[in-house]
Formats: sequence, C-alpha cells, structure tokens
Amino acid sequence: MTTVILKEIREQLLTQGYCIIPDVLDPSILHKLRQVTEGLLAQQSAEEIKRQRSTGSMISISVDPVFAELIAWPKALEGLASLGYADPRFTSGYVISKPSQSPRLFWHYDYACWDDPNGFGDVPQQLFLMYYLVDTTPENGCLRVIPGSHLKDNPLHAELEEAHSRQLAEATNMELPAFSLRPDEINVEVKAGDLVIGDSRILHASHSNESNERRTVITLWFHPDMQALTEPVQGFIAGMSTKVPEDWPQAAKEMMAPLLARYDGEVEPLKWNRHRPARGC
Ligand SMILES: O=C(O)CCC(=O)C(=O)O
Repeated sequence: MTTVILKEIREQLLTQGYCIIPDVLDPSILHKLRQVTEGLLAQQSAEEIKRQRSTGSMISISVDPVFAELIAWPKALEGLASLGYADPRFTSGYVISKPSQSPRLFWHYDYACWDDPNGFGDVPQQLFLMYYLVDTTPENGCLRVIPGSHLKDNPLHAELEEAHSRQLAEATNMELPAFSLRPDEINVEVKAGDLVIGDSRILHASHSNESNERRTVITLWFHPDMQALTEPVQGFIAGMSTKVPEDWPQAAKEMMAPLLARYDGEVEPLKWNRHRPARGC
C-alpha cells in the first residue's frame, strides 16, 4: 500500500467518517474467529436473543482470549499507524451477529462524551474497528452509514432516541425513524477480513439479514490519540476500559498491555453522555 493511498484513506476517514483497509485478516485467524464466535453464539439464551433482536447479539470480547490476538493484530495496528495513529488505545469490543432472517440494525452513533467542548472536533476521538467474518452485501445485512454525519447535523439526529434502548434493541416497532431507509445513506460492502474503521460519531445502521447464513461482525473500540485529548476525556476513556480477565493466558495479557487505555491523573473524568447536541451546521 503506498502512502498516497493511505493519505486518501485518511482523508476519507476525516471527512466522510469511515474508511476501509482491505484484506487485514488472514484465513487462519478468520477460521479461528468463526469457530469461537459460533460457539459463543450457540450458548446465547432465548432471553438474550430476544433482547438483542436488532443487533443480533452483544457479547463482550472479554469472554475469550482469542480476541487479544485480534485486538493486537499487527496488520491492523500498522494500518492505524499509516493513518497517523501510532499509539492507539483499546477500550472494549463486542461480537455482533445477525442471524439469518433478522431485522435491520437501528440508526445510531456511539460517541458518549458530548460534554467535551471538543466533541465536534475535526479529529476523531474514538474509532470503531469492524471485522466482518463473511462477505457482506445489502442482502445479508451489510453496514450502512451516512457520510459526513460525524461532523454535520443530519435531519435524522433529531428523530433518534437513545441508542441501544430496549425498544430499539428488541426491534418491536420497525416504523420508528431509527429503522428507516435514508436518502443519504450508503452501503458499506466488504469482504471477510477487510477492516472497516469509523468515527464513533457517524450515523450507522445495517440492513436486515435476508440470507440463510449468519452475518457476524466483531467491533473493537479504539482511541486513536488519547494523549491529544484533555484529562477529563482521558479519564472518561480509561473508565470505559474492559478489564483483562485474570485467568487469561499470560501471552494474551502481554499482547493487550501496551494497548490498554489508562489515565493516571487526578482530574475528575467527564460523565457518560450519549445525547448529541445540535451543532447548528
Ligand atoms: O452490525 C453491524 O453491522 C454494525 C454494528 C454496530 O453498529 C456497532 O458495533 O456499533
């Protein structure tokens, strides 16, 4: 990959709110991730499946040390470095798997630090790294995004309720604006093992899965440049950090250690606030 391409990819991330780095995972880790996620999904209770009808599932990566390998995946970290983020910090991750014949995922954004006066800054504070384990299309529930909505007001912002509310997660009312098709949305179709990187402020959703196969994504949350943020924000981020389970193998703990979000200062952290104020432009 040449620097010119990465400059374009960086530009796309900053202006459109998302970008794709192709072919990041190799067949061997993809195989391992499919096996582990299938096992985890098979253990979901009927109650959990009902509660997560729209997302499909919401299983923390802390349940299996295989995810340490993914979090510290060298090709992904190299990709982030080539975008200008050489010291990214991880906080959390989830297995989100839409079963065959499942409804759309609701529109939402994930950024939750709106009390920060720099919340509308040009530089992303938080990025999702999404790895789809199958090729995705509109038919099997590919990601949809509204380009530019990480920075600009969109009519949909005013119509959304809190992301992951019970009503949205259970997809009990598909007439809500959160489940609508939007005139300015685009499909993000990828191959299994590509890496989708997105600004956590971008409006995103997914199509319904009309296929006969599961469509699994593993979403990892990274903060690309924590040191550039104010201390109250650093404290907020550190507070969201997943605890590495004590019983994980030493090798997994060592992989994770340099990537964990930490804040050792004494300043009061900002509080969780997922309500985006209107920006006025
Ligand atoms: O299921 C998907 O395609 C997207 C998942 C998602 O929105 C998220 O992880 O925030």
